[in-house]
Amino acid sequence: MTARNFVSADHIRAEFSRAMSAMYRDEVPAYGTLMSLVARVNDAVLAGDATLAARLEATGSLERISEERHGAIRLGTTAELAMMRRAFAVMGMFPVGYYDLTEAGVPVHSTAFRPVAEESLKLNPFRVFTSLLRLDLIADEKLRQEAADVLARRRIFTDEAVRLVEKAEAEGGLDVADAARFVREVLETFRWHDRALVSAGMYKRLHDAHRLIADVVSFKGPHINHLTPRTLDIDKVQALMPAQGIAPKAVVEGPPTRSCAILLRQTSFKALEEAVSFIGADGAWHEGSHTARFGEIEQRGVALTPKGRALYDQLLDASRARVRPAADGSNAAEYEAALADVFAAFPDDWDAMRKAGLAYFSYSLTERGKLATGRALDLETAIAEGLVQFDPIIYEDFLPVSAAGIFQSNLGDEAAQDFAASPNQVMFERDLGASVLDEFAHYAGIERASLEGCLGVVSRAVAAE
Ligand code: OOG
Ligand code: NI
Repeated sequence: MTARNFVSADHIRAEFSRAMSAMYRDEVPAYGTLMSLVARVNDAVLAGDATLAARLEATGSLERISEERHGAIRLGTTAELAMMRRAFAVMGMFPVGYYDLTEAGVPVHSTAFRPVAEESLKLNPFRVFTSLLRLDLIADEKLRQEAADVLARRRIFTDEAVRLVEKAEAEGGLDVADAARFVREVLETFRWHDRALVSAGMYKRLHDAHRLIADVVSFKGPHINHLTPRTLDIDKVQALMPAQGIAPKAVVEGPPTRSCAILLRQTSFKALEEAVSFIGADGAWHEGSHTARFGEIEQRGVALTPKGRALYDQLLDASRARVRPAADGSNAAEYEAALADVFAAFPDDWDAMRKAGLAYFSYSLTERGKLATGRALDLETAIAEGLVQFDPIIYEDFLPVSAAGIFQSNLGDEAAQDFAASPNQVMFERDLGASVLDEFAHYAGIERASLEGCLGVVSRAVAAE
């Protein structure tokens, strides 16, 4: 605490995610239904698995188990992206990773703003998958210019939000009253506006170019398009959704069900058609509809090394080459079977993954190890002798193929389109006004630091390759 009594960025983020959750539940009632289902399934899993419950309790995460882990927004201009970076920084959220979605037919590129330090993640893991529209990929030059003009005129932040970001930057933080004001003001940016900025005609032209373009350009701000709590059993929630009157997307994205979870599994309920109105030439409002907002759930596993990730990507490609999941769910069972079959090639055992250099682990001294300092064993011997133990490092980022699947199912499944894959991280970072953190380097750093903590027993802070 400083002399100015600043509240911590972690605290501001926790308040912000709470406020966002309340707003979204209010705006999208089906999301509240999903939250209740997730809480029920999580309770049932915990009731049946005392070890898991104890581990979550020990790491202080039991209470927040069913809370949101992430949300997503889509921005229209580079200025919006740069300001968003500054606003998230006040909440201790920093850009990690670069995701090119053009490859998957969605004209955006993205990063995830998230807490980075382990302590911060533990206090509140909320992150926002943030995409920037690639207007440069709209083929119709006239439409591109019109869209750019509409976007150039809108202001997605309130004046007070901007003032508070500047104040936090200048003074190094916000006090309690300013922090509360900041949360309130920044929340406005994420609010739904059912009155479009454009006419029905322009909406249709944007929509014809790509549904996502219509979603970004037509409205006053980058409405939060989904929130995502954590589930302890994603297959169960997916199966129970229909009985709650919510339609799940066809398949769960990511790896198959495994005993040693890897990366990230996600599914969502399909975006709802919502009433909006468009401004007419006569100045009157005309009714229409728009689909944008949905709810999602996620289950996370161990972070993979570049070698593990390459294997994951290769197996995912092979599964999809065998069965391409249809949007209507008609071949979901075949897809799941193919996925499970192909992924049999990915070791499903922590130690095997570790020895093969496929995943990142955090190493620590056991009780016996703490008494055995002064040894200089190689790591494997120290583990074999029970002096050093290892735990999976959880993946805190996203997956481009999964993200594309989530985008697609919520843009209307016919929206898949071809864009030439055109990753441009340099341009993205220039527009962002900062570079993004390399996720692999970050996980490797956590692993290395954990090994350094074992140096009293092991000779070198290097894990198996
Ligand atoms: C973002 C989709 C990506 C995820 O969980 O992979 C995402 C969007 O639809 O804007 O949130
Ligand atoms: Ni998501």
